Amino acid sequence: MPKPIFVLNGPNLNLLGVRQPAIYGAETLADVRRRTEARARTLALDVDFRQTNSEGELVDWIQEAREKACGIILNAGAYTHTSVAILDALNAAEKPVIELHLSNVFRREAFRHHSYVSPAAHGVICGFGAKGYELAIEALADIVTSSQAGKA
Ligand code: CA2
Repeated sequence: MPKPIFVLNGPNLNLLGVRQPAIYGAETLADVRRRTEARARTLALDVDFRQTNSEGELVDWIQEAREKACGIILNAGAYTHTSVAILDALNAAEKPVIELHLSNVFRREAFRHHSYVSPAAHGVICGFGAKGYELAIEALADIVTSSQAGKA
C-alpha cells in the first residue's frame, strides 16, 4: 500500500453539521471522515484525516506530508484566501495537491474568489458538499497511480 493521503482541514471545519447547515451541509466532520476513509478503502488507499484551527499546525502538517504522504487533499478553510505561508509550504512539499471546498466559493462573497492554495494545486473541487471529499480521493488516486506506473 502506498503512503497515506493526508486530508487536511482548516479552521472552523470542526463545526460542520453543528452550525450553518444551509451552506456546509448537515454532516459532521466525523461523518465526512468516515465517508472519505470508506472511499479510500475501495481504492486500496490509506487516509490520514486531520483538522486544526491553527495556521501554523497546517503548515507543520504540510511539511510532514513531504516525507509521510503520497499526496494532500486540503480544505484550508478561510486560510485559503489569506495564507502565503500555506502556499509556500505546499510548494515545498512537492506532492500532488487537491484543493477542496464544500461550498461553491465562486457563488459567495468576492473575497472567497481568490485562493492562495490554487497555484500549488493539481486541481480544485468545490461546491459538492461532503461528496467532494470522495471526488478528491478519486482524483488523487488517479494521480498517484499514474505516477507510480511511470516509475515501473
Ligand atoms: O466551502 C468550504 O469548504 C470553505 O473552505 C469553508 C470555509 C470558508 O472560509 C471557505 O471560504 C470555503 C469556512 C469553514 C467554516 O466551517 C464552518 C462549518 C460549520 C459552521 C460554521 C463554519
